[in-house]
Formats: sequence, structure tokens, C-alpha cells
Amino acid sequence: MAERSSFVVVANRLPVDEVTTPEGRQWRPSPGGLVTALHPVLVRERGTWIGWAGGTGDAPEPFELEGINIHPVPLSAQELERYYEGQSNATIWPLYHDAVETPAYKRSWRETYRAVNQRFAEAAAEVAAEGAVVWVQDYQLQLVPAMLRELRPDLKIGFFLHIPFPPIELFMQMPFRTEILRGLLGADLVGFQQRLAAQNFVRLARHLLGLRYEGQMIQVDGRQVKAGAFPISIDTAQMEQLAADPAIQARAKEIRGELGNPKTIILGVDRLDYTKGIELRLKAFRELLADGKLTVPDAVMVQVATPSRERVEHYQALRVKVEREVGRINGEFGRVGVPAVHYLHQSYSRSELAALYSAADVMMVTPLRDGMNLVAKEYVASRADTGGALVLSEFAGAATELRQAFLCNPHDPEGVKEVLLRAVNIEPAEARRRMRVMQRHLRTHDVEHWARSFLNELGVPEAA
Ligand code: GDG
Repeated sequence: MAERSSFVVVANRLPVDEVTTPEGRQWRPSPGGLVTALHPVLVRERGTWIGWAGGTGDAPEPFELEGINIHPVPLSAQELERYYEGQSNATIWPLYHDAVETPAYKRSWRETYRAVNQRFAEAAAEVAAEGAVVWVQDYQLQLVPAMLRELRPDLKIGFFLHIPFPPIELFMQMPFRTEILRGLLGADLVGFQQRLAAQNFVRLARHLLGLRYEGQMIQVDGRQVKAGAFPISIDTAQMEQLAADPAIQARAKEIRGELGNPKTIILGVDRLDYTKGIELRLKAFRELLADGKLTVPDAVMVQVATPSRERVEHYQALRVKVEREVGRINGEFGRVGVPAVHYLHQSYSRSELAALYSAADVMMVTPLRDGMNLVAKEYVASRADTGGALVLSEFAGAATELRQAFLCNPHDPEGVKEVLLRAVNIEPAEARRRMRVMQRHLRTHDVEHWARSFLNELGVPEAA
């Protein structure tokens, strides 16, 4: 690439998908909150996004798409297995989510994680202009900040972790814990979803490396590293508009009809992940049916469980458990043509999701631990003024902001059942009141606000 960029984003995935069209294979932007928020800065600064394009073997040459320089980084099949499926998703992901599944530790995964992180750091060092701002994203790339600083001390480096940061006792399990911590401390600003996560990080720096800190400022090798909370959000205006679209509203009505016009539609939308609490939600529904507190077909549940990380063992085991529970509920409480749970192990378009959100009377978001949970925010934003009730786990980052949701402790089955019943039976006026408060919050705290706050703190005042 001839020209170097003054703003660089480094993330595991590029915000593009390769599609086959009549004209041949082409790149298409893949819509997502992160790219929406960063698009204006990327375009203005002739920014570059570094990441994996999907697929293994050689990476495509760098190219430009809609004003953004796309810089693909290659991954081999073995790297994909060790760096991504292994170290990222079978070690770090479960450990950072309270070890709700047992993390697996393997030396070969760690070594590959290190090698791949080095490759991402080298790509960033190559494309960043003198004094550029580089923003590294998420748990797959925690070594990149220090590696990049080593190569390019002139850069301003930010890091944002999208998932929780665990308490010291849990973090200490990790065999290469010091290297990870040192990796993160290579940044000037380390951002988290929650204040508590930032505190965990600062305390860990003292505990593990004996570093001094004041407030959220850590002293490292004569530099200052700041930790802070920057709760991520959604493109609220876009979600509101989409849900208000007459075609989406018509589709929502149609969905209600297809479900037999029940009194109550209970919805779950998640990646099929063991952190999301899908099983416990199904179990709460089953027990309420068994107790006669809910009945089919007055109440039906729709669970969209988007396929995810299907080659990782924990995910295969989870799929079996969830599908067994769905089968059990439908076996006991369904009738011919009238299932109690509509389980969809498929991906949907954003429009179909918006229609499902609009159709749902109660949305269940019950993770055992979640950095933020954007589904909860999307549901709220898509309710216009129509009410609906959000059941939300206290262990989702979103619970800090969405205080008018029906909050529950997902580890307490009786509590979840009680809260679900309250949400089902809420007065429409009360439902609208709660929604309005949460919607007002999301209008000012959208994803653009998130990006702007982070970049301002990093010292990019003109950003966004
Ligand atoms: C990580 C953290 C944090 C889901 N199914 C479909 C689909 N989705 C979309 C949702 C939502 C997104 O995927 C999921 O975001 P979440 O925040 O709920 O969860 P994670 O994927 O675990 O994300 C999380 C997030 O990063 C951001 O920092 O909030 O805590 O774990 O936008 O709508 N989208 C489409 N079809 C589907 O079938 N189009």
C-alpha cells in the first residue's frame, strides 16, 4: 500500500464478506455496529482496517471499499484452529466469562496466538503513518498493543475489550498471564465495557507486576496507561427506523399470525453460546408450563440460536443440550401443529430480526456473563412506543444502563421464573413507560457516542 494511514483499526475480522455475483467474486461490506461507528472517522482519515478476511491460505491483496482501506491478514488452517478456535475461544473466552465452561490450556495454542498477534502488529506497523492512532479490538489480539509499541513507539495505541475482564483470581489461572497483561499495557488507553472490569485490570497490574496506579492511571516503564469504561452501544436511530418501517411492521403481524396469534410471544435471540443462558431460559419456560402458570398456545417461545464456533467442543456439547431441552418441552407441552418452542438454529437478516423484536411481547436476555449484550439494546430501540418487556440478566453489561428492564439473577431459577411471569403480565401502560425511559437513554448513548468517547480519551478530539 503506497499511502500510510493516520487512523488504523486492528480487529480479528475485517468488516467485509466475499460474495459470488454474476460478475464474479466481489467484496461487500458486512454491516456491524463497529464499522458503522467508525466509518466516518475511517473515511475522513483515509483510515485502514486490518483483519482476517475469512478463509485460509493466502490473503487477498489490500483493496479499498467504500472509502476504507482494507488490509487482509492471512491465517492458515492450523492457525485458525490454534489461535482462533483454541487459544481465543477455548481458553480466553471461557476464562473471561467466569469460567462458566472449563478453559482448556495448550502450549501450541499459545504459541500460535503469539505468532498471529505478531503478524497483526507487523501489519499495523507497516500501514500506520508517523504518529498515527491505532485502535486494537478485542480478546483475540491482546498481545498486539505491546508488540506494536516495540515496533513503532511513535504511535498512539488504544485497545478495547468487548468481553468481560475477569477478577484477579480467575485471570491468575492463565499460564501466560504476565505476557497477556504486558501485551495490554502496551496501549495508552485500555477500554472495557464496565467500570468493574477496568478496576479488575488496574488491580491486576499491581498484583502481578507490582505497578503503581492512581485512580485508573497505571505507571508502566515511565509511561502512563489509562484504563476506563466505555459501554458499547448500537446505532439507535437506524434500529428505530428499521423497526418503524411499515414493511417490518407488516412482517411482525405476519409472524404473530404464523405463530397462531398467541397472547404472549416470548423471544430469545443469541449466538448459540454457553454464556448466553439459553438452557436456563428454556428450563424456566418449561417449569412455568408444568406449574400451569403459562399454557400453550396462549404463550409460545421463539428461540433464534445463530450457529457459532461450531468446531469448538463446548459449542457442540451445548447444541446437544439445548436441542434436547427443546425436544423435551415440545414433547411434553406441544400438540400437532402447535409447538411450545420454535427453535431456529439459523442466521436471519437484520430485517427479519427487527420484525421478530417487534412481534415479541417479552424478550429474554439471560446470559450468565456478557460484556454488554447488544440484543437487549436492539430490542428496546425497536419497540417504538409499543411497550413490550425486557427480561435482563444482572450479569450482562447492559444491565448497568437498562435499569427499567426486569432484572434477574440467571443462577436462581425461581427468580427467573418469577420475573418472567411479571414481564408476561405487565400492564401495557407500565411497559410503555419503562421502554420510553430506556429508549431515551439509548438515543444519547449510541455507538457513535461510544466511539467518540473512547477516541476523545485517547486524545483524538476531532474524532467522529
Ligand atoms: C460480543 C460480546 C458485546 C445475532 N443473530 C443474528 C444477528 N445477531 C446480531 C445481534 C447483535 C449481535 O449479533 C450479537 O451481539 P451481542 O452483543 O448480543 O453478543 P456477542 O456476539 O457475544 O458480542 C458482547 C459485543 O461483543 C459488542 O461489544 O455486547 O457482550 O460478547 O447485534 O443482532 N444478526 C443477524 N442475523 C442473526 O441471525 N443479522
